[in-house]
Amino acid sequence: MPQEPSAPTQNPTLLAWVREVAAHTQPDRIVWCDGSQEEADRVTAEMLADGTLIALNAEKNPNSYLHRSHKSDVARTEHLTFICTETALACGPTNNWKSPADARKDVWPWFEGAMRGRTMYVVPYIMGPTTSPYSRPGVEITDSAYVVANMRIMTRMGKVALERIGDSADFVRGLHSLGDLSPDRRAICHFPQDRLIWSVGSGYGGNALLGKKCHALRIASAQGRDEGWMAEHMLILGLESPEGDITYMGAAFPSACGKTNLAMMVAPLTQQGWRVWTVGDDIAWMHIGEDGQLWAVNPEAGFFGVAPGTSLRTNPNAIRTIEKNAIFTNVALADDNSVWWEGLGDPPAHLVDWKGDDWTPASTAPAAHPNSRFTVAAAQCPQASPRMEDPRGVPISAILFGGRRARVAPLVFEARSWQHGVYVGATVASETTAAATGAVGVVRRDPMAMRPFCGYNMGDYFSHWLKMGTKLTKPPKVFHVNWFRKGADGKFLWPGYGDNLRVLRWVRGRVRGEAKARETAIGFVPEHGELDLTGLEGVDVDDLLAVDNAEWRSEIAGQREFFAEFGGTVPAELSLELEGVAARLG
Ligand code: OXD
Ligand code: MN
Repeated sequence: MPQEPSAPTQNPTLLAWVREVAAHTQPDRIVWCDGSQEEADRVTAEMLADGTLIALNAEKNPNSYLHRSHKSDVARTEHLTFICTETALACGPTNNWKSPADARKDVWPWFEGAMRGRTMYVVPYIMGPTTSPYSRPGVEITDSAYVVANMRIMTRMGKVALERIGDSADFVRGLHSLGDLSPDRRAICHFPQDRLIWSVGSGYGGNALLGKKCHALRIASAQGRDEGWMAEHMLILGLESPEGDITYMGAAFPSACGKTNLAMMVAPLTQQGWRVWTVGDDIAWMHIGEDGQLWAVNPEAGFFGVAPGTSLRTNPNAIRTIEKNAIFTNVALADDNSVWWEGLGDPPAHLVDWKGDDWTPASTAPAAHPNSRFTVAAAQCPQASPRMEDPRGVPISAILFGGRRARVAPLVFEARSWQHGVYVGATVASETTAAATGAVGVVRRDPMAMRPFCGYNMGDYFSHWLKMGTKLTKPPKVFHVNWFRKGADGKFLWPGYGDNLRVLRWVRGRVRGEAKARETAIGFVPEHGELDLTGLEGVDVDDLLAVDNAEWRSEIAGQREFFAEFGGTVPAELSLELEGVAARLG
């Protein structure tokens, strides 16, 4: 056992847990993180010395670093992610279940002695604006310095969090060890009833930065159910009109489907006077305000964004955000020590790829891993909303659900009511992406984009959504969008990116009772001429907004099958909405 350093807290629950973990994992030393600059400099220097980080070009990427992960540890591993409730029913069919007893038997031994020869960092953090009553603290214990550096960017970390926790036992405990990085001894276990997380065998962001998916979504979704709020996989943005009013919206899209791009969008030239303010790009915690509206805070303090495809054309704000103080993971390295990834622009004649091998434009494999990432402070975003730190959050007038669908889903449609909107969210389907291991491009149901992130039975989660609606006197309007629809020639029908602003404008118009819509079997689509298409050539808006009854009838059959998987936990209201659409389709 290492000598216990004088801990910067007297919190008995925290001290007892740290002692228990240290006794089991046997680190060489324990470091309590305070979040100071000296600490960050020291941890960075250690990672530069042991090769965990590579310093980037000081002029092109000041104070920025490249990290190359283990080659088998590049994405979330959903098949190794478990919800450890007492019963399988509480976990539900969309999650992997492990009983707490089995987790103790199978996974706890992998932590035994796992930190021998390593430093154990104790990382207190807050999810949400520091002074917000809607924020929640946690403590992550980890043996990865890379995790410490990322948590420092992604959360409010260190002294400030320890102060917030004080002597309370009310904080989420997350234990993380790299273990031996073997996929055979990798598991990410969540114990929602104990507000506890165990993650072993992976250093990848979503598996290892426990404040993000594990706490702010899986544990928080269960906490929100118990306490009457919601933890959602949503970006939050504010759309400012030329008149200066701002409409706040939340949007839930599956991983790597453009939440960061939409949250940071820049208006195209033809849409002068409109602008988007970024409040968050991945997670929203939403509560019911005294005014009966839904309010949202972004629990995160940074962005952990997908690099490939990010460019001055697709997301100029992201490019400006990552100009300095960024950590890049699994991107390619240029000869001048700057970074490159597919979609950034023309590749240089030579690169070192994400695996550390030489790469030229003639190489067939991508230079950057398709799920390579940047980690950067949200405050560096040129369009960061001044309300990002507002302890109350922002009032949400519209919720957008969306997926990546080559066919079926039109560019945009509006749900008929909150209840119908919950059904629309519950039946979202999307083609899988590189953000998780497994096949890419397979259509799967991803309710509310939360399938990999809901900490309890999704049937009960749908009921929670319905219940929240009954408490809202002014519920947000609900929409479904699909930027990825393709024509018969296999080409995208919609330019996407900045032009998505045109759709957001129609959404704002609907919220304000100004824009016109046409009713279809699945909901309301923009009336002809209601989408501002100025300056867009060759866009077949009729094809984009078409609702093909035959396609939708087979979609409905798929939805029925999906609901049947829940064995009766899907609320009757949603089946009623489903049958309503089926009847309208004829
Ligand atoms: C993410 C994800 O990293 O959804 O945000 O995978
Ligand atoms: Mn995400």
